[in-house]
Amino acid sequence: MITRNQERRFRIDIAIRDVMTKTFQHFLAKHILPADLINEIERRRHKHLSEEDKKTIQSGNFDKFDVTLLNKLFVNYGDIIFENGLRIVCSKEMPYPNHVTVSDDFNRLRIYRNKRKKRILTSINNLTENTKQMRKSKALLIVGEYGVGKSSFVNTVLTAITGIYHEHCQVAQASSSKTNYLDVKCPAEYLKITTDEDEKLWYPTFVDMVGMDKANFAPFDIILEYILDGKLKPFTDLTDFCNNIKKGRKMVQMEKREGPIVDAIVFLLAPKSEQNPTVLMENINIVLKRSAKEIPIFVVMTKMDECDLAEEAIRDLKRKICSSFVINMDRILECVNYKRSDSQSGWWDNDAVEKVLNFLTSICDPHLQRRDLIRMEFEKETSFIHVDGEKVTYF
Ligand SMILES: Nc1nc2c(ncn2[C@@H]2O[C@H](COP(=O)(O)OP(=O)(O)OP(=O)(O)O)[C@@H](O)[C@H]2O)c(=O)[nH]1
Ligand SMILES: [Mg+2]
Repeated sequence: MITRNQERRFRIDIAIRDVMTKTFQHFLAKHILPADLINEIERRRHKHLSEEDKKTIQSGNFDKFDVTLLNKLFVNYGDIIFENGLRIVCSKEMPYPNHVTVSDDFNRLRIYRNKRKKRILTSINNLTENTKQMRKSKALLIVGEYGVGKSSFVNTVLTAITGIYHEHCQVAQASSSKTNYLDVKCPAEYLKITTDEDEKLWYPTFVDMVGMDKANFAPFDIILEYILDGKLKPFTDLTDFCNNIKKGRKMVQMEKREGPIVDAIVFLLAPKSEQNPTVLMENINIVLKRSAKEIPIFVVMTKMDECDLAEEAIRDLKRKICSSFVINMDRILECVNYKRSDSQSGWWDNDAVEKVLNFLTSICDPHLQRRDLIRMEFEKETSFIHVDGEKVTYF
């Protein structure tokens, strides 16, 4: 859950960035003509600038310069921008509170941003390290009641990995249910990788499915069993599947593997005071037990921005989850999913990105593996009767 303080910090962050962009654009416009800037940069052979930067500078439109480009210009070309030949000092040390020049503010913002960026980079590297060791893309099944934010969570994780928001999985509008087929997102697809060489090819595969219905779990446990065994193809129509199962129909021939075998289950719930996820958790346990599988389970508490539970109630709920799935607290992630509007407004919660990536890294721990247990075959049950004190087998 984002605390009030974090939220304030993010807003200030965005506000500072926006204000600084405007201030520096204004500064630039006041101190140098676009043509002079272009000439000088060309004279110095575009040192420190990318192709994209050069194009933006050549447009001569200072309003298009973003904060990163402005920073580069002030730090590297400050002596031509300011008449007195000043450069903005670019230091690695955070300025003291009594340092109040424009240069100091710029440095504060830059150091703060770089620190956070570095942490995210470390998280991505840890994930890559874990997945590289497996040489296999782990398939993560996203399960939970309908509308808890399963598809949004897949989009959130993919945004954290790629840095760009796309609606990879379709998100439901308002209260209507959306996902009705087996939606499989593999790394080659979401990272647009074409060569087998790429180490990122072993990033996880996400399997999004139709939402579970607490009132009628029966068809879902059958679907779940099929999916866990990789017996359903991507794009299988799960609503149709449910309807047929509800009518008591048996599926015709389905022994072959057609989809990814699930390596870990990610159970989602959106905690609210009137909800109780116990039934769903018990049902998942029943399915796993019945089919003799031990599959690592992780839990995501979504929509924490709408959660009305007090801190103590959240802790109680976590304890309940841990005892039901027999897992540790560190397997539970609290999260607020990204929405399309977040990426448009520039709202970017870097701490949440880091948390999501670390959570994913722990799911992708190469030592954590699914186990299909072997059950010995036994003869059919026999019953005994006693005749004159002797045990006689009765068939
Ligand atoms: N406030 C808030 N809304 C969210 C969050 N995550 C998802 N939503 C909204 O909840 C609704 C359902 O989201 P989905 O991602 O489609 O949920 P789902 O579990 O995939 O739904 P089904 O596929 O129908 O089972 C959408 O309107 C989302 O925008 C969140 O963290 N906070
Ligand atoms: Mg969905």
